[in-house]
Amino acid sequence: MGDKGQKGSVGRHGKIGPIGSKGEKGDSGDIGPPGPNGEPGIPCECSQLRKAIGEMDNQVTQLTTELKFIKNAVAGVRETDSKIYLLVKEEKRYVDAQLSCQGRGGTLGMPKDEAANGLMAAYIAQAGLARVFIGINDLEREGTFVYSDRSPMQTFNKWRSGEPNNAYDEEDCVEMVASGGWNDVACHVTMHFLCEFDKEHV
Ligand SMILES: [Ca+2]
Ligand SMILES: [Ca+2]
Repeated sequence: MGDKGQKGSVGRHGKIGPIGSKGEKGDSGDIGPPGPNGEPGIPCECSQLRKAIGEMDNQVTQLTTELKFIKNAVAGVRETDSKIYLLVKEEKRYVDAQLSCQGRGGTLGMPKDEAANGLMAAYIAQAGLARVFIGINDLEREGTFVYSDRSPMQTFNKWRSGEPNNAYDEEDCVEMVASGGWNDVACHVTMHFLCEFDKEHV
């Protein structure tokens, strides 16, 4: 019997075995730390609040009305939704009267409809005045009357009968008498006057 032969070389790796079975589920983690506190809420007694606000609204409305009344009584003005009228008891010529109104931020009163004319007339009558300058003239072209804002005369007018008559060829300015009628008069005479202001610009 001959000698034992040499050891053979290492064989090839075997095949990878099958995947093992799934492990068991782990334990739940610890509870996290508490979050920060929220902002405090607004306590709401809503129906009571609404009632209180409603009452305040009423009070504000009432005070506004009273304030307007007092303001008007003190200033002696008349007001509509869009205009404020102020009777100025200083005797001035037409041009100076217009300048005085402009200096206050307005113009001479321009009655452009029945309502405005009526309000102005009542104001003049209540003040016990007979006549005041209003913002109408035919200074630029004889017989063509315009308002002091240069807007042309529309169909509305309150000329007294026989007016405008341009008496003595010198009547280019206009007065309103207490009954609300208009008359052209000389611009150089002096009388009280009525200013008008747009509420938007006051
Ligand atoms: Ca005239
Ligand atoms: Ca006249």
